Amino acid sequence: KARRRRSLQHKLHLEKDSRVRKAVQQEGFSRRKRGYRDINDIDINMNDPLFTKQWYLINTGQADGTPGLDLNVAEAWELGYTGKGVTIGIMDDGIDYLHPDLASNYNAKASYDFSSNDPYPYPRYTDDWFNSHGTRCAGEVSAAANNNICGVGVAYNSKVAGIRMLDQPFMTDIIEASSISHMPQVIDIYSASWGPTDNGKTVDGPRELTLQAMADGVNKGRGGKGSIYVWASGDGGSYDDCNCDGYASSMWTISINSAINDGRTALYDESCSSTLASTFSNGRKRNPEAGVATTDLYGNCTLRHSGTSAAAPEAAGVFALALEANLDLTWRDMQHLTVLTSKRNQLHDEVHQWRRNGVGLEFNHLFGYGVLDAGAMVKMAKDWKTVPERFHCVGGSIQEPEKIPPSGKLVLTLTTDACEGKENFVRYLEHVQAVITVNSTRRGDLNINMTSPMGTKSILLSRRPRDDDSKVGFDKWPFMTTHTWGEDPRGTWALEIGFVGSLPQRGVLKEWTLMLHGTQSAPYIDQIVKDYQSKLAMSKKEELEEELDEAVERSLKSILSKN
Ligand SMILES: *[C@@H]1O[C@H](CO)[C@@H](O)[C@H](O)[C@H]1NC(C)=O
Ligand SMILES: *[C@@H]1O[C@H](CO)[C@@H](O)[C@H](O)[C@H]1NC(C)=O
Ligand SMILES: *[C@@H]1O[C@H](CO)[C@@H](O)[C@H](O)[C@H]1NC(C)=O
Ligand SMILES: [Ca+2]
Ligand SMILES: [Ca+2]
Repeated sequence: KARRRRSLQHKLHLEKDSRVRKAVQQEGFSRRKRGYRDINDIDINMNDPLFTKQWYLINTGQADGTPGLDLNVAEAWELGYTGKGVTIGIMDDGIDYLHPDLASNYNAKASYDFSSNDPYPYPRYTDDWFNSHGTRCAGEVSAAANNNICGVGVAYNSKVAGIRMLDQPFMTDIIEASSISHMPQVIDIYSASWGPTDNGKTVDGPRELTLQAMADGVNKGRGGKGSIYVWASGDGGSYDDCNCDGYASSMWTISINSAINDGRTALYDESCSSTLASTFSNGRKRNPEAGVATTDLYGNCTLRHSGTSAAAPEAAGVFALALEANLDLTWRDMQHLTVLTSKRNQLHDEVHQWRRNGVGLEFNHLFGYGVLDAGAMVKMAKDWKTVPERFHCVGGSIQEPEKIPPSGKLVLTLTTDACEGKENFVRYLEHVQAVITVNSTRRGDLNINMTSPMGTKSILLSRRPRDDDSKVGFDKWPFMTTHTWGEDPRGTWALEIGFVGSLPQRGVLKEWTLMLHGTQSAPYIDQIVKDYQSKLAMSKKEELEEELDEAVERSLKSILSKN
């Protein structure tokens, strides 16, 4: 294909054949697929020494990565969005606010230390630099640009607030609640890279005060537009399920998973149906530069930040860019924008297929709706009209105890009109919760799926081999799915619950209540359909191109075989 020299010999050979009327050698020239940016066209120069190592910002294939697999921040920056006027609170183990790459973007007034009750959330020193987590997260969001120090934050002109709350022997409800509700009229986005222990056997979530603080945050924060809570989906790997983590699975948080620099899942990624989208974290490869480059304690820099911990602050940074583009975005607008603009890109999950839901939105059980695309997000945010009012409908409830068979599965169905004809009719879904009470001889062997009337199956609970609980089970636990986003909930929902694992188990399902949340009027459904159609058209075009290539190859082969 790449041959430029004329093949006179072949041409003569062809011309000699009596069946050939004319032989012309085709010359190769360039045609570009529209809508894709060439990495080499990005013209952003920063003098920060780690900038070119920040593959999650602009992935040119450095550190053995896949070019183009990044947050597409370059496009957002070029449009002029850098986080100006937006404050992000890092709820963590403190921030080295004297760090020369953070000091100029540090918002001291919005910062607080709930671990030791003072206004100075400076990390406590330990020999092993254990308390470097918050400082590393802060740099990913708000490290200054073009100052010759470390790297560049996703939203490098945003302000960062330190909320120190992880560094005491025990967590309390009041520390969590105070942190989550700290200065909700000043802090726009809260980033949390923590949660219940990721040991694969914990089922836990926010307690009374924290739940109330979150509800108040989304309803009253930011002048009523709602605080944005960004949550790391968890580091428990395939042994854990983030739907058992009540912070990550909350409707009020945007839960973020991670991909590595070649698009695969990280080994510590948990999967669950409540994850909304993904960003990036460190590679599986031994390349020392495949980690997340950011600021570190005491004025240092690091190339080795990792975990879904590293993923959540990147999302907080992207959301800061979107907020700068449109300060009127509500907490729900941010979730809608995330669903609409996140991309499959080159993400690859070896376990779960990418699927499309009933309105054509593509999702994956581990990555959610894909990787955040800052350029697409700010462009859509700019002219975004706030989504219509949200309604809540109890779609139905089954409270008769039902035995789960030791082999095979229990299948229950609920037919709902989604409160049609009532004030709280839900026609277009946002979140769906299945509130479930179940006991069993081994909780970790339970497996629960739920299928919507439009045919979208959500895996509500996967096997957790380390969870050997036989007493507590799940008590009115709200399993959440984002996979039916935009769908019409009217019709029959099916719940399938069974056991996986080698030993026979017993269990009783005592409650399944279907909670539907969403809007009555269609905010952008036409947009989805159009988008879907143009994507379909695009994939057809690619198929045609491939067919053409194959035809060319076939005829070449037959010509050669004649020689
Ligand atoms: C961190 O920075 C300090 C002061 O600049 C320097 O002395 C030290 O060697 C650095 N430590 C590491 C681990 O890079
Ligand atoms: C589950 O609950 C049922 C009914 O309340 C009870 O009979 C059964 O012993 C319980 N099973 C387990 C494993 O706790
Ligand atoms: C749930 O769905 C998964 C993935 O499709 C499947 O492997 C599993 O058998 C299903 N479990 C039940 C109880 O239906
Ligand atoms: Ca810098
Ligand atoms: Ca977890």
